Amino acid sequence: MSATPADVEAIKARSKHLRGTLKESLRDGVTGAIAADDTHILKFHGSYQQDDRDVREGRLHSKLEPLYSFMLRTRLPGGVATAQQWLILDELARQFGDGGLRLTTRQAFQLHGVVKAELKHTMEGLHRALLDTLAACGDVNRNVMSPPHTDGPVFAATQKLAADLSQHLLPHSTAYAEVWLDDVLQTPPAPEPVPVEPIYGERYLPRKFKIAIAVPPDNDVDVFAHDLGFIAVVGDDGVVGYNVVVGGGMGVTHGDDSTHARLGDVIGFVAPADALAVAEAVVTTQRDWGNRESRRHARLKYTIERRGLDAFVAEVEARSRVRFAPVRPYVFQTNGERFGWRTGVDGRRHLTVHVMSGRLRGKALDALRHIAATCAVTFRLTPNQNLVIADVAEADVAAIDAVVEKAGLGVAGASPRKRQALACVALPTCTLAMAEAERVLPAVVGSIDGVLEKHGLKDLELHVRVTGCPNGCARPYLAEVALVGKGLGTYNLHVGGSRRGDRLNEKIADNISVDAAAAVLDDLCGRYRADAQPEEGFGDWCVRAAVASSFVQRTETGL
Ligand code: SRM
Ligand code: SF4
Repeated sequence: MSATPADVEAIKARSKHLRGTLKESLRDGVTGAIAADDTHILKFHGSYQQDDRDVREGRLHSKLEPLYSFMLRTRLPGGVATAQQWLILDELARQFGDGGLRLTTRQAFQLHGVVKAELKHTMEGLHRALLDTLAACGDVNRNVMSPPHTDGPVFAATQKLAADLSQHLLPHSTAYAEVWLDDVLQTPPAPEPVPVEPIYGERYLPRKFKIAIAVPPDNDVDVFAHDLGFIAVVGDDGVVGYNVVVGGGMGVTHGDDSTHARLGDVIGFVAPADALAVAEAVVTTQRDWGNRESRRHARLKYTIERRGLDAFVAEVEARSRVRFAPVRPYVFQTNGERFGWRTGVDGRRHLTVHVMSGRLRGKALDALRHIAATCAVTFRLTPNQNLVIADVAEADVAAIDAVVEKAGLGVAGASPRKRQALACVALPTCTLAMAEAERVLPAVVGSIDGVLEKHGLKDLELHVRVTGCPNGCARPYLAEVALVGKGLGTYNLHVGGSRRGDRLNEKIADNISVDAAAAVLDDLCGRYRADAQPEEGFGDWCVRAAVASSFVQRTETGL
């Protein structure tokens, strides 16, 4: 039986600040699993217990326990990693994981398939790479996103803010060092502060919490999908401040109309120096006001709806001692990816490559290892599951081009749908998956490509996102076309998001197969072809043609 919200609150409270009985669980050689309570605490350490769902039933018949393994997720503010870190991650994935790396929709790395006996070695390896997984999951602030395609002072400022936010909002408990790093730390962790968790308190947050920083015109981080967002306002000398967004979120439960996706509200402008204080005030207000009785309704979006936006903003102003100035103008043009080479303001070269669903294995992983080992580069993971090979010297451009093309990481030949498509992990590792996502994405994109070609629309850019359940890990409710898993082989079809990430799409068909979804899109694309205005996107046309009864759009841009 799964834990109730009260159970989870009690487990957190008695965990001795995230220690639980993790050490004992790791020592228990009888099972590949950890104690049930510890599965909740392990998330705060950036790891999930999973089992291979492809073989679950067979093992049950053979009276074997599920094939347990662990997923590890790094904390990687803004998705930036050095070549040295890449090499160590690659090595850990091959030695302890399933041989591959996954780039997530929040600019982090995931390793899958790590067995319990190797969990600690993997954490130690990450530490060697100056990486950690602390707070990558759990009821705390998660990995902070920041745009990978900016440069110079703007990149420096937003990347620093992402790192500062991540650091400032980390749990203060030293449990992570004690559980995972006790064998490798030269000096024991510094004594814990009193109180141990000045920001989070004994029970941490009611639910996960997510922050993103956007730099217009790009909204690749999907800033309106976040509990807290910062939209950079850029002047002649760099970032002059941030418009603050609160209360976005994607998660929905099928059949429960009291749950819904929500676009964040833009509540005002703050100076860069005030961003941390505002973030802390938003977090502590959510800590104190958030719903601890229903995890389905515990995210900040519901807190704001329950208490009212004005009251929430007033509380944040009071706690932070920062007064919001009026929202400054901003305009987003795309939430998609920008592929290929570009030259930064400092003359350095950056190449964005395509990684289908963020999954790297085989020759693609080999190619990136080769680049990391032989060229002086850095890596930036993108919010759309792709990768920037950054800071490349001109002398290495041709060699990198050749390696990338050979490994199938280029976009030549990929349809515009394939380049921009996202899919969450889903089966076989995700415990919550109801349908395939990553594994079905090529087929979904293939059938949509077929439909568009039939209507003479083969060059149309169309943002397609697929998830294995309604939790929304690939931010499907912002896509022009989304398939949201309902059951094995069936999906809800949503249409009408924009390509700017500023509008929620709507469900137009329930529980249908990929083929049936393609048939619905066939009809819509025929109408779009006949009726669309020049440059009008498919999602925008869906709104004008009233394909669904209503669409929620973020319209105020401060202009
Ligand atoms: Fe997610 C739960 C994978 C981004 C909303 N998500 C999960 C779990 C951990 C399943 C579980 O709880 O057992 C999935 C692990 C699957 C696996 O095998 O790896 C999972 N989520 C992912 C990743 C890896 C998807 C991907 O393909 O990249 C993303 C990891 C991001 C990271 O690095 O931190 C991921 N998840 C998201 C996003 C997108 C985002 O944050 O920009 C969302 C929607 C935004 C939001 O939070 O509102 C998202 N994941 C959820 C939810 C629903 C939360 C809610 O408010 O209802 C769950 C379920 C839950 O929390 O109960 C969930
Ligand atoms: Fe799993 Fe659902 Fe998230 Fe996909 S959307 S990774 S199926 S929780």
